[in-house]
Amino acid sequence: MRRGPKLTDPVVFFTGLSQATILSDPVRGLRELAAHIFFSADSGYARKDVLAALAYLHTVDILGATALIAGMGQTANMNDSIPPDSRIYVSGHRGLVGSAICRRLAADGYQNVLTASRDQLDLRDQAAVSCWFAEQQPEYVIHVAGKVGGIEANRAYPAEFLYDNLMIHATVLQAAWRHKTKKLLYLGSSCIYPRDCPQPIKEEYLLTGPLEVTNEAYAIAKIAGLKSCQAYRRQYDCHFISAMPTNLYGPGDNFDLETSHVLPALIRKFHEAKLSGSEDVVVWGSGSPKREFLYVDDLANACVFLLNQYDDEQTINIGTGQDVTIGELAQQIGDIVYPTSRVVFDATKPDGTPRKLLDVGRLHALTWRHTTELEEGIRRTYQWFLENNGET
Ligand code: GFB
Repeated sequence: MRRGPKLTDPVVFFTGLSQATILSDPVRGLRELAAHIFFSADSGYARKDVLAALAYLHTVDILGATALIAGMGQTANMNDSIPPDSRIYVSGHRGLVGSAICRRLAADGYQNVLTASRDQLDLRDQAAVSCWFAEQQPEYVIHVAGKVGGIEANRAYPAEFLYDNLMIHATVLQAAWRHKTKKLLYLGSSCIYPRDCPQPIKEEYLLTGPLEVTNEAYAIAKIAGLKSCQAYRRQYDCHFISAMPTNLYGPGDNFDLETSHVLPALIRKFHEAKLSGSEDVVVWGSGSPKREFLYVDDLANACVFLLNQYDDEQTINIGTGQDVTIGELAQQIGDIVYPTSRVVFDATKPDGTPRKLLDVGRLHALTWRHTTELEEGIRRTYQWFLENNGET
């Protein structure tokens, strides 16, 4: 059954996997092929070649191949979607998420990506934002700008998290509507779901219970942004969509120990312990909360995918569907960065939400899946940290 190397050629081309890998792990071949098809319309391979590759994978009895083949009419034809010369504004392009999205768009051949630094444009200022939109006329907007931070930053600066984010979302959405942006993608955060909602978290659990107190201000502002997208859709019939990413990490992250999220903080802590020769690495809280982590380049793929393929009022979760305890995460980072170290938990620090695992069934049904597993993502992030000294 597992013959026909010619038919694997398109899979090799699209995914960069070796033929041997595809033959020994066709599920992986299929998944990575599906992810790449969405971004490779002009790669020179005809749709029939892709279909042949999928058909081949189907013959080795891969779950889901049939659905993919059925969906090929939409998925292989990227040229019906956003043209490569479109003017696409990425707000927050210097941050973890914005920079990954710019990388993705450039790799996909989009030549007119618009950005504005904080010095050039204060996104809290409606007049300035409206002016900028009037001048630049973005046709598409991927809105990821906002004030973000880990559990300690959220505790220390709730007023700033609320004000800055409320204003930024309001000005950008209003300007996008006024200047007739064709489509806008808004990114929320998994912390906007109720603290104690059932796991994994389905999109419809939004606003069904109280929020986690450590990030209430941020969550309220993010919910306002999401609800604004829905309101503009309803009242003005514009194509504003929203997506809800889980906890993100990767190159370009914030490694500041006071304001960062847990994953970059632990990379820095283990690294500095290794340099100083100290055995103990302090991990905040009990180590028992569970978190789901998505590598930021996967998130960027999902964003471009959704901008092309999705147009619904309902928000959509973006994650891996897998989570780990903070203790397990610390162990995994320690094994990579400083294997002989010892973890010490600091119970005076808050745990925050006990668990927030997203239900990614709707995204998977659209055939999108992450490709970077946690261990590989940590290794790449640590490498970036070493090369950049943790500076963005
Ligand atoms: O990533 P993190 O700051 O944010 O913390 P949240 C996750 C968990 O890791 C908490 C623990 O239980 C922290 O106590 N932790 C252990 C640490 N050691 C450390 C450390 O050195 N630094 C940090 N930062 N945490 C944020 C929200 O919640 O999630 C934001 O506050 C946002 O609003 C973001 O939504 C995605 O996952 O708890």
